[in-house]
Amino acid sequence: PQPVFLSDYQPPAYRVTHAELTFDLDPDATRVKARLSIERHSDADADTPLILNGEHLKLISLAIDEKALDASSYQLDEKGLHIAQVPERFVLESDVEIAPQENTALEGLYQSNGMYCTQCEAEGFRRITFYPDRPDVMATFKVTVIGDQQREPVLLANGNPIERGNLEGGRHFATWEDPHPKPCYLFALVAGNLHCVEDHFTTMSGREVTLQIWVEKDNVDKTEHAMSSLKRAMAWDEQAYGREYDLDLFMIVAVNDFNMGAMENKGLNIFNSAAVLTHPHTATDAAFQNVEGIVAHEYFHNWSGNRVTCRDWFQLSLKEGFTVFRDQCFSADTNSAPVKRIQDVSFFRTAQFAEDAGPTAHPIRPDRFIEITNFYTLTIYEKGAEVVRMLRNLVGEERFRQGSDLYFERFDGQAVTIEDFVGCMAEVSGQDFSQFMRWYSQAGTPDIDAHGEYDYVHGEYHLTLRQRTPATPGQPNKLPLHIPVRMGLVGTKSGQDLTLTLNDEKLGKDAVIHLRDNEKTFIFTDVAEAPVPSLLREFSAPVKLHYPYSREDLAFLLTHDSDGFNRWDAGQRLALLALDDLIAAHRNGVEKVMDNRVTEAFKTLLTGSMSDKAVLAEMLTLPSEAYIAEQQPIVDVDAIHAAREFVRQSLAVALRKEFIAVYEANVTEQPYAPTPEQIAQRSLKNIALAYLMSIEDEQGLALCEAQFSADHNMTDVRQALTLLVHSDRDDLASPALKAFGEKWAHDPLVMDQWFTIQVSRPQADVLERVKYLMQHPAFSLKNPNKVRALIGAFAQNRVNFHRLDGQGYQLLTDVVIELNRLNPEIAARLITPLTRWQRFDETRQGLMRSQLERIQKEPLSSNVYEVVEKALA
Ligand code: HT7
Ligand code: ZN
Repeated sequence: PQPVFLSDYQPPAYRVTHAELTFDLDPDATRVKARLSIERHSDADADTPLILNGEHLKLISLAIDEKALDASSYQLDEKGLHIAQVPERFVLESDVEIAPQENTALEGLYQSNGMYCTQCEAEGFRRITFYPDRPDVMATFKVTVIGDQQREPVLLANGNPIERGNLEGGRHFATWEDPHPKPCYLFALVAGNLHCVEDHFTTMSGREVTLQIWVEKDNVDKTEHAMSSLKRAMAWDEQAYGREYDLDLFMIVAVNDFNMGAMENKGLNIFNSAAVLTHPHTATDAAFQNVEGIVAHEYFHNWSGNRVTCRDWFQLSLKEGFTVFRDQCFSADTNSAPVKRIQDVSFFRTAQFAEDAGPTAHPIRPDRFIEITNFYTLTIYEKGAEVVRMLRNLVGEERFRQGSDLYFERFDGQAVTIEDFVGCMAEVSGQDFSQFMRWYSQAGTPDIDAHGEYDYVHGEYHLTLRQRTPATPGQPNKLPLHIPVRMGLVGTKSGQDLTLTLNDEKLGKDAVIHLRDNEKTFIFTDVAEAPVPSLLREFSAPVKLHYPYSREDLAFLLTHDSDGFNRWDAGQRLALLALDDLIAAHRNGVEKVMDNRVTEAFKTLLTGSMSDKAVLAEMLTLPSEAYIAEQQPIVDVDAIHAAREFVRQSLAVALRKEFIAVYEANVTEQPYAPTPEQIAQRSLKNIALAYLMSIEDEQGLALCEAQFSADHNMTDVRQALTLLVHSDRDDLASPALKAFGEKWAHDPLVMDQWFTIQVSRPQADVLERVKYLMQHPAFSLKNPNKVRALIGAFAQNRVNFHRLDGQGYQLLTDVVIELNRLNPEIAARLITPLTRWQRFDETRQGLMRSQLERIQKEPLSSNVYEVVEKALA
């Protein structure tokens, strides 16, 4: 397969102004008739051929302006159609046949539980009909869906319903019209036996919008949270961005088989059922919050993505980075802002940093790709959001709103570029973002080495910052980036933020300094006492900050930093230093000794007066094994696991009384609600329980069993079950697992949790369990949620996946090879852990590489080919 290059972009020679589609549904032979009104661009020559994408389509007939084309007037291959001569303006009619039932890739039109649905982003529309499948071709659509009255009583498409009626042979039809021109990647169709939950929203201009969530009958009671999230999101977008919804109807449909979380099709969002269905008995707090975030994200796309879309797929972060930023702000406003930031950064630093340091590293705006679905990544989404956040912080909230207003107004109905977005921010703020644009083109995470010195004699503090971005594939040399560093100086005597004076200018107690060069020393004057610097507050830039903090400095910041994020980060850094020692001790076979400072810090947290329970829960959470691994030059999975377990158990032994007190103080009999207060209480209680269960003493076990049996809500039940299954008490775990599995056998989303809990336990029998569970009737390789819940979760189980006999790698590879045939997109994503082979010892490197080579020998989809080729380059 050949890459596509950003530098080769050409505007389309032909545009489609209007598309009329008729679908006559059938599992094996759906007929799709298209009538496309097409115009040649005024810049294009009269002899420019018309090129239409089309894959897996059986062409029945083709006509231009009602004249049938014979096979000599076009060329057809497996990529599409090439018509050498067409008029300046014409109507192209095509009739094709497709087989939704055989579509296991879940791109284009496919079936899920017998229901028809579509996924067209990024390039799925070409599996539906012949079309210029590119985002800069925008058309209005009129769509007629014909289905069986019994099997498909509900027939949905984008926009507004305009007509419906019965046909012969028990068939019926519905016609939908979408007045907003859109790229074909936003096309959607759904047909099946679905039930609807309806509500309404009155927009800021007083228009009433009907809101519908369509689900299978058994799931009608699981839609309330998604619906209330949708209404909150609609109100938030009006208030925060002045964006109003623009159709009379907004629909969400839940489907069981879906490659990602959800899809923002105009007026007809299609969701993975995991991203929409919640019930206190089936979904955890985390799932409730995830649903709220995804519902909001898809809704926000109506403006950032649909009304203003991407010129080409290289600009993907234009809509995704911006929309993630928008959903992050929404969730922060709706829940606990500090916790949202801590959780987002924690995930980002673990997963995106790893991506940026691996063989698939790419810029936020890549300059080439073989398969665009491989680029729906943490870099495009999350790093893209961090860059938008930096922009917001650079121009300030007010200007940012002016900039986004300008962007939406100026480019409404257009397909644009990242320059257009940043250009609006430059225009309203008068700032020059030419250096800043490097964030979009340069891959890799910058390392910032910081060094500070206090000059007692002159009352000055000298802070030197040095930046260096490591080489990434295809980018050996990096230029300096514009890095905004938000900071404070915390006086060691007063424990207060000191006023920052730089170049005679008083900046206040919390300020942003700008690193634009490779190295710069900032001299702060009038510094009356020796400070500890608090750097990169709120994670003001997506960089790795290295400062030689002593453990005393960190313990000081943990209690005195005025920035909540950095207080949490100081705790993480302190724990990491202690973990470093323990990892070394484990490797050297010497006795492990717990760092008292960590125990003391935890004791202060547990017994102190911190009122924000949600933040407290985060502060009591140790860095994950994956994040600890990120800090190590060569990852030693066993030493990391042993060291972290040692810290958990030492804390549990030393602070048992305190953990029990915290547990008991946070038990509540209140009916479940996903409110920030209740979620915080449950997090705190369940963290305390996890520490207590790490030593498996009688009281911990009793609390855990009681919590499981109380069956109050899924958050508590899942935590209790996980702790039992991850303990060595199989005598208690087995009956609980069995009871849970039997009780929820009918609910696929709960069974996903049942799979994940079992395959993430640290005990050595997991590999056999994965193999056994793959034969379970509830498991299917064709369902992406099941693959993620069982195989994906196993690959995150660090000690077991990285077994020294290589069997973990082999199992993953077997699955990848099979999925490469069934669902290339999911197969390519599943390979990720193997692509990180350079991070491990030589033995594991060899084992991982040999599995990648085994994949490479197969006849590969372009998705898997691209990932494996990069991994082995
Ligand atoms: N914009 C949506 C992307 C998406 C997708 C991409 C490739 C293959 C399948 C997909 N399903 C959804 C999701 C979003 O970011 O909102
Ligand atoms: Zn998105």
